[in-house]
Amino acid sequence: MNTKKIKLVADSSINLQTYEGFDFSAVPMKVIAGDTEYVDDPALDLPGMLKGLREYKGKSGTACPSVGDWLNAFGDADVVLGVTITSGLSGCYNASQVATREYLKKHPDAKVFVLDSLSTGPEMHLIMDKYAELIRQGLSFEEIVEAIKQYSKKTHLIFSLASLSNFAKNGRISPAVAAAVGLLNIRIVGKASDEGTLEPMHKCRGEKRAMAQLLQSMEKMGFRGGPVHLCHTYNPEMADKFAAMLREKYENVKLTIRQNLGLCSYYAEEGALLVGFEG
Ligand code: X90
Repeated sequence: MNTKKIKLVADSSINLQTYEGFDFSAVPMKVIAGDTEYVDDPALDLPGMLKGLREYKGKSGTACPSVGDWLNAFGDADVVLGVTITSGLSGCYNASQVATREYLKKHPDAKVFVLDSLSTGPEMHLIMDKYAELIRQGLSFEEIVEAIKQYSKKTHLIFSLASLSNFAKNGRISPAVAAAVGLLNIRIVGKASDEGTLEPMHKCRGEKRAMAQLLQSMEKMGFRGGPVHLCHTYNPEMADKFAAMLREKYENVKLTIRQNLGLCSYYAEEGALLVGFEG
């Protein structure tokens, strides 16, 4: 498999623009506010987008990549391995599957597998790490597909959000649930459910309580010190504090901290912290 041309793909909700050591594409999502389209690619001015959204009074929304966008990302690879944001909240996975069928018609000898993460952001990053590890181990395409399906059963996403208003505005959560969160200093701690939807678990007053709840939830879900990816929306302080909490209890924990890019920043909103981990 290592002699073939391998392409790794994900949509931009993975919050990565490159993946070291591999030919990788993040297919951009879009955030749309009236006539303005913010493309979630490396050219996006993220502070400018958030400022524009704050000032924009009309309805905003998002759009997932088209079948053509996916086909462009597949390029002319012999083997394509990918992961998308949850099919429970986005048409992204569906578009990737239509693209897969079209690609295989044109390239009958190619092999393509795109996984529905039933999640997003840092959990997708863990899946990408696992693809990289399995490729380096020299496994066959079929072995990789089997292993990644198994692996994705033990990865999880939990998060602390300060607002759910863009989720509610786009019909991706009920308005009643959203209303309870907009209150001053209230954080929602939730997880990606087994169906790939947003499942609120706790309402917490303040970040400190939210972080304690995040750690407790992680442990309940089986966390024992495995790799962690943290993604925040303009809240590096919270990410650093949470990283310190993890390191205090799990000395050798391997963790990364990065900024949410366009799509995750739009939905997770300012102040958010997303945590991808192994259970
Ligand atoms: O337009 C589209 O197709 C994109 C829709 C994406 C909706 C979900 C975005 C989630 C971003 C927010 C916090 C974590 C919630 C995870 C629930 C699975 C991240």
